[in-house]
Amino acid sequence: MPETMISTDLVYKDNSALRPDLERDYGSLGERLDRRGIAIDAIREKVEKFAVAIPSWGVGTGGTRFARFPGAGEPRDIFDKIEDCAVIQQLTRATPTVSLHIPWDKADPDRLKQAASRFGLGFDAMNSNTFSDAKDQKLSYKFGSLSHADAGTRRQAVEHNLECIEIGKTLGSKALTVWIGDGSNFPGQVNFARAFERYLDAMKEIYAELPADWKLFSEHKMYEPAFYSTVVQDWGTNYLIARELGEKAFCLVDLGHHAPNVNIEMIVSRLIQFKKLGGFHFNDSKYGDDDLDAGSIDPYRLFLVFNELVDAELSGADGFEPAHMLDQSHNVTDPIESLMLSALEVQRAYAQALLVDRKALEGFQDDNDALMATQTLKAAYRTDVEPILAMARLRSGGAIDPVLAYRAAGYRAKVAAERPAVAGGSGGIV
Ligand SMILES: [Mn+2]
Repeated sequence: MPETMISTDLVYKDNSALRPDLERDYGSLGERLDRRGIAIDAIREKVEKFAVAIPSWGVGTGGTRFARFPGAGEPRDIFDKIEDCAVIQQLTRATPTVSLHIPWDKADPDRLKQAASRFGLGFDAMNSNTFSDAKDQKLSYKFGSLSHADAGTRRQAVEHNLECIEIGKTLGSKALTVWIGDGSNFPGQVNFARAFERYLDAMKEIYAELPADWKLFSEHKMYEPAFYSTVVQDWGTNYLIARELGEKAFCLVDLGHHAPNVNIEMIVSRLIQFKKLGGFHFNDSKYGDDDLDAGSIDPYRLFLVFNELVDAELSGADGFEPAHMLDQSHNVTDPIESLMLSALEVQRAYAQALLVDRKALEGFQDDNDALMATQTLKAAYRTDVEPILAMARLRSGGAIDPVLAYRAAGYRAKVAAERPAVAGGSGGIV
């Protein structure tokens, strides 16, 4: 049995108090779903298998361009971060893997592997960082990395990505995610075509070293830190990259990396149709790349994204296996609480999307019955699936109410006493 950071007796005690109500709620929802021809246990079983990776950088307090307000008991290094990720997985049972960021999380790979397996955790995609300069780095990324005008700087950025693959091999990771900050702040600053060509050439060098069973994810972002143009600006550019590189290359969709009001669910559908959807960085936003908690601003959009994913899952789309990761910045909440609830919001959208009556929907679409088609989606979205999620957690050994259990355990106060406050540090928003 893996170790746990929070006493299992305590979780059991909390669950015992909540269990009778949960069983009644689950039974009642089961009855209502049964009337719609849906077997609640089948939905719960799918939900139990659903997983979303925790980004190592998410467990620290984030920041904005203006300031960072550190919280108590913040993780000091990757080993503390793994412990925090273990708490999230213990209570939610929805986050069995951690996504690392190099060089922020650089440590002896064998030690990293050992630290994670203590808690039964695995490693998700490796993330490279050529959007900031590491300590003692020879050449600066101030004017770009993989698309830099200077060949030496591009080589350094390629080498860094190859190092991430090497570390990932020891850890059992199966993917590399590349997001670059390359772009321009002024018209005329860079030649669009030449910069993109240099980027593609550099990515081809990385792709050539990718192990056979790995995937390469490229992440597009419309703006920031470059505000006039970015080299990997949009899903169309991203699709071109994945197509140019080859069959192990896929597009990663970060929900916050689009223009406001863009129809992200349609982008998701397009990428699925042309077999280039690699996965997601889930978060939410009101205005830009806000990196707010998943489902906190527009839960219906998250549901509509999952509606596309479930549609592909149920139609047995060939090789359809998108990676789910959270990518958020927590400025005013306890990161562990935010990450637990965000993982559950993503899981909730999945469960709701499983409830869509797809046969009826198809009929309404064929009949041009716009009203009933959209009501079919709404009927699924309006269903309170919380008893399904809670029952899935209970059966998997998690907490019926993760935040309640976390607070009752006094975890934050405990680690605050053990981890002296660290000054500064990066917000880690990508
Ligand atoms: Mn991201």
